Amino acid sequence: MTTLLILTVLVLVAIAIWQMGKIFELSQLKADASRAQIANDTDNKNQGYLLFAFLIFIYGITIFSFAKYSKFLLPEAASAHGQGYDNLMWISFAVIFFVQTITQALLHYFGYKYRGEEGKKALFYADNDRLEFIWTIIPVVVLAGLIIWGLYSWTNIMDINEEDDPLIVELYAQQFNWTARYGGEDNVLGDASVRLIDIDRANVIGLDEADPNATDDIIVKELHLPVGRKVNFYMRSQDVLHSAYMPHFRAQMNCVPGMVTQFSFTPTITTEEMRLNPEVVDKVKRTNVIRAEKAAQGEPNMDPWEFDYVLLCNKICGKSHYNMQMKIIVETEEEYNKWMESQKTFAETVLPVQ
Ligand SMILES: [Cu+2]
Repeated sequence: MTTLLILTVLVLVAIAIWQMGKIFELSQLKADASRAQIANDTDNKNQGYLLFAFLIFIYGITIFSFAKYSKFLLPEAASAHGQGYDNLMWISFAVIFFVQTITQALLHYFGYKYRGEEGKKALFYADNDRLEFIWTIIPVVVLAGLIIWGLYSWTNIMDINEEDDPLIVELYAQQFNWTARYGGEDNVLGDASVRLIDIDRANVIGLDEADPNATDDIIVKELHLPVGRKVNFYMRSQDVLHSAYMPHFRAQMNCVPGMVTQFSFTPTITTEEMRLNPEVVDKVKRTNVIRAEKAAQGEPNMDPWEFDYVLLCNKICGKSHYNMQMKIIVETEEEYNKWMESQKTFAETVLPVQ
């Protein structure tokens, strides 16, 4: 990396010196020398061919990037709204690439076709109403379509309501970890405030002990969700801006100190099922090859990796932001109930006043 930086600096310095030389040369112009600075037909033709070379380069690099890096895209969406979200993204991609391919070809071709030639004069052409109408109306229709569709998807995704008996979960962010809280037996979250945090008594996220709804709340460090049931998330932050990002569910919401933000989705694919997804299998295989190599070189923590859904922080919130994550397990209703029964309630974990 340092070598690369030094090389870049050297190249830039060389360019600077060269440019300064040119400025000096220009300032010394004589009548015949200035003639040599004007492009002739051969120069213009060469520049035209270079345009075509550049066109091939940008097409090539686009195809190359798609072929080589598509494997880093997320696998199939694991939430009910995720499919629509992905469709919107892929259609936008398709429209952008289609237009880009055509306009770049035209741009470079015309650059070549209308290159300067000895004795050729540019045509003065004021305007053409019909052409202007066409190139205005097409983008307007396409963009309006994408935007309206986007707004429609957004409104659907952000319509957070209590219909269909959602599971109520709080995601609590702090530098640099996540805590989740379930409403417990009554599925209602008890009141909470950072001012009520009492570390000595293990009231780590500040539940209000006077609120009866808080007694049966369940606080966990690993998020379990039953497949097919809608989950309403309520996010809080203790300290700075964080962002609850659950990429596989196409979900993200900021966690803002002093307020409660919301998101809702229905998980549709269990962790077990997702582990069998061909893209996930491939990714796990690739990762474990790298891990095995590193382990062979003696690097620590390079045990084989197994796929799990994750909750990540997607706001740069401090020095350990990169590792602020929580495991999410999507499982069947029975497995979820069984796990839930083994958890302790807030009343059982909070310590009595000394
Ligand atoms: Cu964070």
